Amino acid sequence: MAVAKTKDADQVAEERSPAAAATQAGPIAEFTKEEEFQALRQMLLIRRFEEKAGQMYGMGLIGGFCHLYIGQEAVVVGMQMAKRDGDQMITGYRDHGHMLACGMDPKGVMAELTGRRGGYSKGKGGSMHMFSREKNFYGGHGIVGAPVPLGTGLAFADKYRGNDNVSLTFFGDGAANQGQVYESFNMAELWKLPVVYVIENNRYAMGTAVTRSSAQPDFSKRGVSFNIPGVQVDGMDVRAVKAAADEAIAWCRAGKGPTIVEMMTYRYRGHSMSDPAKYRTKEEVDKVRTEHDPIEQVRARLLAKKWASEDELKKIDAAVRAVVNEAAEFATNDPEPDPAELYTDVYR
Ligand SMILES: Cc1ncc(C[n+]2csc(CCOP(=O)(O)OP(=O)(O)O)c2C)c(N)n1
Ligand SMILES: [Mg+2]
Repeated sequence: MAVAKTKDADQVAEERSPAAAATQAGPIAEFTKEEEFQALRQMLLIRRFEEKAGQMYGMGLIGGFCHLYIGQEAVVVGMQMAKRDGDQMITGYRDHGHMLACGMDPKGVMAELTGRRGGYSKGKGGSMHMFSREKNFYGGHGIVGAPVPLGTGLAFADKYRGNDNVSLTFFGDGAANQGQVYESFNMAELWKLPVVYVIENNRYAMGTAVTRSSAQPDFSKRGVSFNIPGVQVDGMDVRAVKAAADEAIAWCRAGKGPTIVEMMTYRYRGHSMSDPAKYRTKEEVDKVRTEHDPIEQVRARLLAKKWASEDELKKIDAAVRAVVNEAAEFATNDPEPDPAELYTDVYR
């Protein structure tokens, strides 16, 4: 029997773009003044850090792969605002923002990017391989989809130990088409594991648009056949992310099993530093930047509510830039690993 198709994939993708997501009436967490400032500082830290990393890459100070998170800041910051100590976070290679949101030291992250001793992996891991047990950040993984079974495993450990921690497992729209994702979904629901699957739908997997790679571009529905509930969220509005995260985390903590939050977001830069991003138009990027930028949204609210003046906002930006400059300075002058370290920390 033929399955009736009501809409074509392009139409669905258009309806589910960040622009459309912003007009949808999902729950929005009303932020206090303190929360608005917290979100602003965190997102600015990620934005300025990534801009600096981009510059340092251009100067030849960073080698290898480097995937910037610019544009997607509201996703990790909103999730972070809803989590509590003990909850774990794990993601793929677009990971600097997650580390900073978890409270990892910008100096240690930047020094890892430049391959220096003071980096989180002693300068031997680079952009995609950093971890912090202290901050419950479990990487940093270069293999697309890998964080999904690993994050599910973290949730299994939580359940096994009888605590009520939750695993926040981040992956992309491209990763969502992998087989290991669905094996993980099955086990997670079967065993009611406390894992929030955060699908960061930034509309592209390298140069491939969601509509060209995904038979079902509505990622919030990807758990349907496993009985895993899912919601779609305006991932450019940190308040919407926080509201969805609050619900998702409460669901997991209550022992109800896994859940999916699909974050409609957008990356402003190419896939990695070596991608000129010719597969999309400048207009498309500019439209999201000018109409939906997550940081601008907070700035505008702070000004409209008269919770901050332009001057105060400039001072916050300057303070954040100072932290990032200090990290860059450290990452430029810290020595490279001793050659004797070549065979240490290596699995043999
Ligand atoms: C198993 C595996 N296959 C392919 C790649 C190459 N690769 C790196 S990133 C990427 C695209 C993933 O896109 P998405 O999951 O949407 O994440 P985004 O880069 O948009 O954050 C691919 C195919 C890889 N690293 N690992
Ligand atoms: Mg993607």
